[in-house]
Formats: sequence, C-alpha cells, structure tokens
Amino acid sequence: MSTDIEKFKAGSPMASTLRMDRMPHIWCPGCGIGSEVNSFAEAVKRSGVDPKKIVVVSGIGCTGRVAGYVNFDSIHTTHGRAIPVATGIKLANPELTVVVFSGEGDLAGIGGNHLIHAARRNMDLVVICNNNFTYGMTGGQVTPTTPGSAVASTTPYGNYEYPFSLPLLMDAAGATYIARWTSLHSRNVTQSIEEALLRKGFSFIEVISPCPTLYLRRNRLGDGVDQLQNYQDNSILKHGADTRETAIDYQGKIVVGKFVEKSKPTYLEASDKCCIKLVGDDYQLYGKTIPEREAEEKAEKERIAARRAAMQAEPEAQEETAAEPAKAPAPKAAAPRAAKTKFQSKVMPAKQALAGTKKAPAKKTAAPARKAAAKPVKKAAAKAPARKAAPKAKVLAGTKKTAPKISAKTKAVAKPAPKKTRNSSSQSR
Ligand SMILES: Cc1ncc(C[n+]2csc(CCOP(=O)(O)OP(=O)(O)O)c2C)c(N)n1
Ligand code: SF4
Ligand SMILES: [Mg+2]
Repeated sequence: MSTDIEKFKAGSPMASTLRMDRMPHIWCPGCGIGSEVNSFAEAVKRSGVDPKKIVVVSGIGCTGRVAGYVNFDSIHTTHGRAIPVATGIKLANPELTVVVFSGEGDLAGIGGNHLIHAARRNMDLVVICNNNFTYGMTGGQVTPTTPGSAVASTTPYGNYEYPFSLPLLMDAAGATYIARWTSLHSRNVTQSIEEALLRKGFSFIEVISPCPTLYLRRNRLGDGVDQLQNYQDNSILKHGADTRETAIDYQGKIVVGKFVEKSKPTYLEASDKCCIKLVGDDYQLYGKTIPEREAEEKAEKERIAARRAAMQAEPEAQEETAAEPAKAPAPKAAAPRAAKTKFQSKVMPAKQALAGTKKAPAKKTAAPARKAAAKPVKKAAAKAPARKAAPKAKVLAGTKKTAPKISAKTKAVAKPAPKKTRNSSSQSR
C-alpha cells in the first residue's frame, strides 16, 4: 500500500536533486531550512551547472544536515570547518562548483575566522547561510547574530551582546556578491543562488529563517507561520543598500535584496597571475596551461548555456501537455489567487508568493485549500503582536499547529518527522 510519503517521493520534481531515500527529513515543522533546500535544488536545476561538478559542504548544526539530503557529492564536516574544507576542494579541483550551506553559528561563530578570510581572498565559493538567530541543534544558545534583547538559553534575561550584521561583515571582508532574503522570499533565494552558481568569486547569501522550536518558542513569537508574517510585514527591499544599514533589531525591519555584486580576480586567478610572472607562459596547474584551462572553461560555459536553454524550454512543453487533458477547468477564470491574503509579498509578484502550484488541473481543488490555509494566517497575525506572551497552549502546541497551515506537499514530508528530529540530531553534535 502506498503511503503519502511514498507518493511524494515518487512525484517530487526535486527527486533528481534531493535524496528522496533520506526523506522524511529531520527538520521541525515550520523550520525555514527545508524551503531553502528547495530553493537551492531549484537554483541548481535552473543554472544548468553540471550536477556532477557540484559539491555541497556543510558544517555541524541543523542546517549542517543539508549535506545529507542533496543528491550531489557532499560532505558534512566538523563544526565551523565547512569553509576550509570547501576551499581545499576548490583548490584541489578548480573545475568544481563548491557550495557551502550552513548555519550562522557554524559560519560566523566558531567558523568566523575562516569566513572572513575566504571573503578577503575572493575564494570562488557559494556560501548559503541559514540565519535563525540561534544555535538550533544544541538547544537555542545565543549566536553572533541574535538580536539585542532576544531570549536564548544562555541569555535568559535577554541578549546584551552586539550582534553582527552578516552583509556588513562580508562587505568589509571583501565578498564580491552579497544578498539577503528571508525564507519567505523563496523565489528570490532561488534567483540569488542561481546567480551565485554562475559567477566567479566569493558569493554570500544570507537567509533569515524561523526556528520555531527554540528561538520562536523561547521568545513567545508563535510558530513558523507567524514569523513568516513578521517577515512579510517587516521586509524592506533595497537592492544595492549600504551594508552599514542592514542591522536587524529584535523583530524589527529586515533590509533584503542584492547588496553587492562586483568583479575582481579570484584567489586562483590572482595566484595564476603571480605564477606566470615567476614561471612564464609554461606555467601549469594540475597539468594544464592557462590557455588550456580557459578553453575548457569556455566549452563548459557553452554546455551550461545549452542546458539552461533546454531547461527554459521544458516548463513550456510540460504546460502544453498538462493543458490538454484539462480543457474544461478554464484555469484563468478559476484563479482568484489566494495570494490576496496578507502573505502576498511586497517584494514578489502575487503568483510567486509561497510556492504556488502551477498545474492547471490542481486549480479547482488547490484554490480552496490555499484559502483554508490563509485563514489561520490572518488569525495568527492578529493574535501575535511581537513579544506579547502567546497563550500557553499555543506555545506548547506550536509545532502541531503549524502542520495544517503548510502546503499539502510539505505536509507529506513533515508529518512523520517531529519525534525523530531532536533525537537523530543529537547523534552528530
Ligand atoms: C567544536 C564543536 N563545538 C561545539 C559543537 C556543538 N554544536 C553543534 S551544532 C552547534 C551550533 C550550530 O548552530 P548553527 O550553525 O546556527 O546551526 P543551526 O542548528 O541553528 O542550524 C554547536 C555549538 C560541536 N559540534 N563542535
Ligand atoms: S531546532 Fe530549529 S533550526 Fe533545528 S530543525 Fe528545529 S526549527 Fe529548524
Ligand atoms: Mg543557527
């Protein structure tokens, strides 16, 4: 007999990029990491980069578990050491696209020194930083980004440290691509990752994301959906913003956008230049001269462009086939987009908000489902002023309450997960 999970695995459009045999994942309901992983998987597909040439490196933490769910070569390193391991991989095989996916504690806390030096060197890496303002895996301690006055297990009377603004830190250190989004902005996250995969140099993408189990619950901020509402209400889109103006106060405004995009020689390019000066044009790296490597790079770029073109053509073909058996439902008339809810993003067009389903036959049934999901959102938003104590029952039942609000697809994954989550996490601390 086929279970919901099995159906999900079989039908998932992410089956080629995620390891379906590892589902259900360990993340709590309402956690932002899952949607980031989806954005990443989608970005890889769209980028046209050869999946065989992608390596994902994670450190330790809830976010560090990403390495185990992606269908690429991946490595789950020790706490704080994702960047040095990624750097080593890139230097050993410059043809690889190396992605670091980790938490803010891992990257900016214990791994902070590695992070700033990789940025300073313009090391050719894509760094995706899930910033949930807490050490999720180890029980909710204060991190280098926890906003002032927020309660953590180590700051029970409120945080009195000065937090980092990661975009400012990365800018000062020399990163050549810096973007920040929240996990509500899944389309923008996808786009930034896609851009980062296709460029050279150190790219840093911060995704502010809810940790309902530790950060939200301890601060009486409701559940994951309440926090998405907060992102909706408080995100300010400002591409090119001065990174000195990107600090985040407790439940305050969150400046999002692409802040920095500039070009300068990468670490390897600078090292090539130096070696050519010393050795002359005969200089070789791993048995290849620079012109040989450039020719290979050009050929790879052409293959990527061809895959991208094929990818862009694919959805149209799929839509055409899907439309045929579904002549009757008249999709346009039947689409009073539920995106009229408060969730409609100021940043994204309505149809992009919260991963809408595209297929025509789903519209008739999907619309009421979305409507039903939208109601509690409004309710929750009205009920949840920042910092005000959430009713005890709601706080305790936080993870359970999240379930009806998430999409059917996510639900299928999340449903059996909660119990397993904390136990299995502890194995890799
Ligand atoms: C050397 C070392 N110190 C401490 C730990 C314990 N530890 C494991 S994960 C973690 C925090 C992870 O926080 P973050 O990177 O923000 O990830 P999240 O769980 O929030 O996704 C800590 C302190 C460890 N595993 N190794
Ligand atoms: S503890 Fe927090 S960060 Fe970890 S999986 Fe649960 S919600 Fe996500
Ligand atoms: Mg964290």
